[in-house]
Amino acid sequence: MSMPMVITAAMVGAETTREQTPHLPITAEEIAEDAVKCREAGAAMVHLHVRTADGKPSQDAGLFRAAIRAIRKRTDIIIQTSTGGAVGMSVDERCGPLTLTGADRPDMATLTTGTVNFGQDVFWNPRPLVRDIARRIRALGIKPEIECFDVGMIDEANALAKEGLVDLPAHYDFVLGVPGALSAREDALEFMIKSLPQGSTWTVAAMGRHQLPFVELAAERGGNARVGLEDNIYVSKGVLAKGNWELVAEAAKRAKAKGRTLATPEEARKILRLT
Ligand code: KMH
Ligand code: ZN
Repeated sequence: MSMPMVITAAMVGAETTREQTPHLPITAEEIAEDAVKCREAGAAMVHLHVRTADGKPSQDAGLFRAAIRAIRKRTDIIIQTSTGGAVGMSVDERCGPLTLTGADRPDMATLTTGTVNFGQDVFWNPRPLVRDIARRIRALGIKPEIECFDVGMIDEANALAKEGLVDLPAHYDFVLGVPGALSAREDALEFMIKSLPQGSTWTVAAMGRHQLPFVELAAERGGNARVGLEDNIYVSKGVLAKGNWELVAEAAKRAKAKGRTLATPEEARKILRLT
């Protein structure tokens, strides 16, 4: 029997625009509304970015606070905040959500462990910056999700563990299919899984048309999956998802067809060993 599958909804992102899809949630209320529907459709976690009122990507602590409060008022879904933000942001800017404490503290935060080409841009994560963010996540007392755009980022997490900045076994997200980075190939997923330290948990986030097929590959391999408008706006060829919830519902259907049950947030907290 495999573990229940943890579905994460990457709801907002930094790159998707309202011009591309009118269904992108932007305000705290819109994000909370969609998060409730994602939870009902089978998601246990949201991966959260925020936007200013005019839709620009932001890592502002106040905007995160408003979104986190709006979500927590309405649902028990796990909240993982981004520390990646948008390309070009400074490390302090990226770490805005890590300044939230007490009832506003996120449950998890992302930690990308290497630099990678990101479309026409560079997602800049030199080793000192990675250590800076790892320290801030640790100081807040929350668990990182190690974002791996390539297999070397798994190896770098091992280096961080040796330095006492990350605990093993950790939780990883394989981000596949970003133009300029590792593509969304089944053999790439296999290699990532094989490269993990014993006892790790993992999620796969595949971009664009690869998103939903990779939910099935993850389901078959006992892993977890991330879907959502950050990475893909279509629920089928040429058909826009009407919200993140519709991508979660489709992922849930595909996971169940592969024999997986879906984790509740409470089960996901145990599976991912959140405190
Ligand atoms: N927006 C990307 C540049 C994360 O959330 O930690 C980075 C990103 C990763 O989305
Ligand atoms: Zn993100």
